[in-house]
Amino acid sequence: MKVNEAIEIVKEKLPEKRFNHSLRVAETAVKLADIYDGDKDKAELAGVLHDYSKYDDLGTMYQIVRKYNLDSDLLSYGSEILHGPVCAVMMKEKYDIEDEEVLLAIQYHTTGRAHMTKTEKIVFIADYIEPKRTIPGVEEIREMAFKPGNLDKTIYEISKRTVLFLIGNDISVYKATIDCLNYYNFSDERIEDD
Ligand code: DGI
Ligand code: FE
Ligand code: FE
Repeated sequence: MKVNEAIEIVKEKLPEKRFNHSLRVAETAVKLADIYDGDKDKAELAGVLHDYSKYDDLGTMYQIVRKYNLDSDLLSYGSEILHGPVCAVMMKEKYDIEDEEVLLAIQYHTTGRAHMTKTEKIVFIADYIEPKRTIPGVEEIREMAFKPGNLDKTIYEISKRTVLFLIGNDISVYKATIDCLNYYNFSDERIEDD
């Protein structure tokens, strides 16, 4: 799928504010791809599409989880956790996107996971730091993200803040979120790295 087609389908599907957020995430993703030698086209396409399923009906999302044998733990969560995995399925099944890196970046854009590909990392960060995000402390994360060499460190900082926020609000933490936090915790000793 070409990026212009992606923009059209997202524009038709999402409310204007969310559509504009999607474009800002795509722009930010391209900037990060430039800094970190990523694939700009993949980063842009995944950025445009990542929130396509954000406001889908929850019952329909659960049906998709069952039909496509997605992780059954997803059935214990709401649309915040479901919209990424459901969007990845829609893009593959309905719009014939086959690029695995683009699909993974969409699937894991909310939670992250261990062993992310570069495009996944870029979209995960771009979603958090796009220019209109007003999350407390986002300025610090933005500065970190735009300094070369900080890709994995930025992932860890975002994961940490997200998990602290979730715990502080008694919200259940999905396992991929925890895996991401632990995997990118570079104060840990590790056997394998990438
Ligand atoms: O869709 P966006 O608003 O652009 O951003 P997003 O897809 O990163 O979603 C952010 C929300 O997802 C935010 O409110 C925190 C929530 N979230 C992230 N990780 C987890 C989570 N919610 C739950 N319940 N569990 C998680 O592990
Ligand atoms: Fe999202
Ligand atoms: Fe988003």
